Parts: sequence; structure tokens; C-alpha cells
Amino acid sequence: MTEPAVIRPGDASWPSSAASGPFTMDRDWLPFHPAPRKPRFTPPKGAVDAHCHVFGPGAQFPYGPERKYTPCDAPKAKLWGLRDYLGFERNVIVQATCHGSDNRAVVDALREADGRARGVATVAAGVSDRELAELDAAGVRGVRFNFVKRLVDTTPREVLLRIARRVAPLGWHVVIYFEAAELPELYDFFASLPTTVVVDHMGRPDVTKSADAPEFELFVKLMREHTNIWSKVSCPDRLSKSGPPHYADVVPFARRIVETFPERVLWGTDWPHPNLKPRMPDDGDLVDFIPRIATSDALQRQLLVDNPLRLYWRR
Ligand code: 0GY
Repeated sequence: MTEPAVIRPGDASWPSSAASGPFTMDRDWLPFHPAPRKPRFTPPKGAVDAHCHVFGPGAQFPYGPERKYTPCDAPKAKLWGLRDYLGFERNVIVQATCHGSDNRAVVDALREADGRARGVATVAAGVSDRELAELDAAGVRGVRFNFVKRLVDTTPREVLLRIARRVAPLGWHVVIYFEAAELPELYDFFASLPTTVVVDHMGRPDVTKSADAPEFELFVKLMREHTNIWSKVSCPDRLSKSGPPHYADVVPFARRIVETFPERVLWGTDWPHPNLKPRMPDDGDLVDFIPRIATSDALQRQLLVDNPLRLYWRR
């Protein structure tokens, strides 16, 4: 039986079916929400979910030997279904660490997306010009550098800088993922990157501190002093201690970034929400977070349409 090209929440085959192929999903893995609700907020026409992933399916696109977790499968058909269900038109698919630097699952999704998706890859130091050209042709527009120790082994900074210099002539950007406590140490390295730089999830602030406290001030300073640095105002579900459905404690942080740097912010669902505990978010709640952090039509349009189109769909 061939799989339908789009599987939506509410369809019988929407709920997760663990990991296929020779893989066993981690015992404590939480699959994505089995029945997300429809959001109340309607995204503007052309809206982009600029941070999401595909996992496998493992039987077709094996999880990488260097991975730190084995997830449930989260195939492209379900990503397209979620996109439609939540009211979005496009996706930016970010290579997840469970696939290492084997970008085949992302590339396959991009090729099927008919121009409605772009990608962010993970590449090894020895990546060839031909591989980069193939990724570019598929719709990849950036590479991700991950500094979160539970997700990846460390890559030396000179290697990362070399990769950044290789992709800069393609017009690609660098996505960086790190914990707020690491920012003082990484600040100068980030400032030295020769491309546009996009920070995942506002640099993961500790939201039990104030959005005006020194820790988040340092992140705001990084963005203020380096106009090539953007931020995703994503993942309230990862950052919040107050929790769903409103994620109230994350609002001051995200709102500050949206209002201070309206032309350099992106938003994404982070579906299928890797490693999230103790509960999966309802993706409808995540979409309803948007009007709390981007409080006017103009800000919402910049966040969801203008900015991602400028960064990912210039060509
Ligand atoms: C995210 C967050 C996480 C995982 C990954 O590539 C990944 O495995 O990014 C995480 O565990 O915090 O942005 O998807």
C-alpha cells in the first residue's frame, strides 16, 4: 500500500507509530501530540513554520550511528498535514541530530515539497563542493552548528569556522543552538561568523530570571551589536516553567526580541518536538502563543511571512 502524501491530525494514521526499520524508539521517548487542537489564531497568508524536523522513517532513512536518541518516526507526510491543519503554507526543515550529517530525509522532503519547503543541513568538515551544490539545489539554505552537549559531540571551532566560510559564498546562513549558560564563552565565536546567523529558541534563556536580567541582556547585546544575527522566538514549551496552554513566563522574553528586532525574527513549531519532557505540547497552543509575542498584524507578518521569505526564498 502506498502512503498518502499528506497525513493530517485527525486521520487514523496520524498518531505516532514508534521507529521503523531496525530501530527501537527510546523507552522514555514522548511522541508528538496525537490530537492537536485547531488554533484560534489564523496565521497570515503565506506563513512559514521556520523550525521543524522530519525523523526517518527509520526503515527508509536510517537514524545516524552517532545519534544520542532514537525517536519515533515523524515522516514528511505528517509534517505537510500539520502545516495545513495549523494554517501555514511553508516549512523550514532543520536537520535533527538523530540523523547526524546524513541529510537524506530532509532532502527527500524538500524535493517533494514543490518549493514549499527549505532546509537547514548538518555537514561534516569534509563535505565536497558537489554535495553542497546538491543540497543547495534541493533547497538547503543553511547549516546548523549545535553546541548542546546532550545532543552532539563537540566539533572544534576552527572546523565550524571553515564550514561557515565554505557555505558563505552560496548565500547560506548558520543556525546555532546553545544553552544560555554557554553564551559568555561562545559570544566571540558567534560574533566572528561570516554569514547571517540564526539563533535557535532565543538562546534558551532561563525564564525564571527576568527578561531584563544580565543573562538575557547579553543575548540582546549580541543581537544589537551584530545586525547579521537573527533569533527564532520558538519553543516556549522547552523554556517554560509555568507551562501550557499560555507559556506566560516565556512571553516577556519573546516579546522583547520581536519588538526590538522585528526584521530579524522567525517562528517555528519545532514539531515533532525532540526530547521534550514531561509532556508533548499541543501544537494548537503553540500557534496561539504567536499573537501574545507579536501583538500587531504588522509584527505577525514580519515574523511569519516577510522575514522567512527574505531569508529562505530569495531564490
Ligand atoms: C530542537 C531541539 C532539540 C533537538 C534537536 O536536532 C535535534 O536533535 O534540535 C532538543 O533536544 O533540545 O530544536 O529540535
